[in-house]
Amino acid sequence: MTRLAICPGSFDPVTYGHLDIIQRGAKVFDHVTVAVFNNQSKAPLFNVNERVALLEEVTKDLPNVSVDGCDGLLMDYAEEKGAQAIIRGLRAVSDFEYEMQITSMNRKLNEEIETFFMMTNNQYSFLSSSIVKEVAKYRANIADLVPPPVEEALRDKYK
Ligand code: COD
Repeated sequence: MTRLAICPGSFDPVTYGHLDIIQRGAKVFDHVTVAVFNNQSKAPLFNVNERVALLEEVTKDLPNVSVDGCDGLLMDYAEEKGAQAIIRGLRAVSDFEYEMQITSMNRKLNEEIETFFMMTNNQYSFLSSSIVKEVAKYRANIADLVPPPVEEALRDKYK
């Protein structure tokens, strides 16, 4: 049986922190689908197609990773794909409360699909898409925070 995990998020845009979790997930599961959602509570800088394209570019060397743009409920999507698991990244204790809420609700929606949490590499524990956008806006050096195609896309947005 092929073990499929969904790695959901906004990825606006993808950072080295996201990539760390995707790479770890790809070592454990047969296939990982990165699912890019429009998070209604966040006003995105990149549209879903742009975010998908950047993720495809930076994961192209991972043969068991694919990327999909998604709408609606995560658990509906996961069920439709026949996934066994959801992967989420944890940076710090502060992530835990939000993740617990989402996971409890998701479990209520579908008890069969398990959520797995993975701790990020320490060097990315402070990293978020919001922080990257904030500093990119002021043209700070972001080379060690995001892969080169993302750096270029951010420069384009803020030029
Ligand atoms: N290191 C490690 N992991 C990280 C890092 C980092 N530096 N930065 C982010 N991550 C992890 C996050 O913890 C998360 O697991 C993933 O990477 C994606 O992060 P974000 O910030 O891009 O995505 P979120 O948290 O905004 O995603 C929220 C969802 C889109 C998954 C959520 O809103 C959702 O499921 N939406 C679909 C609608 C739905 O089903 N809603 C009901 C949920 S209760």
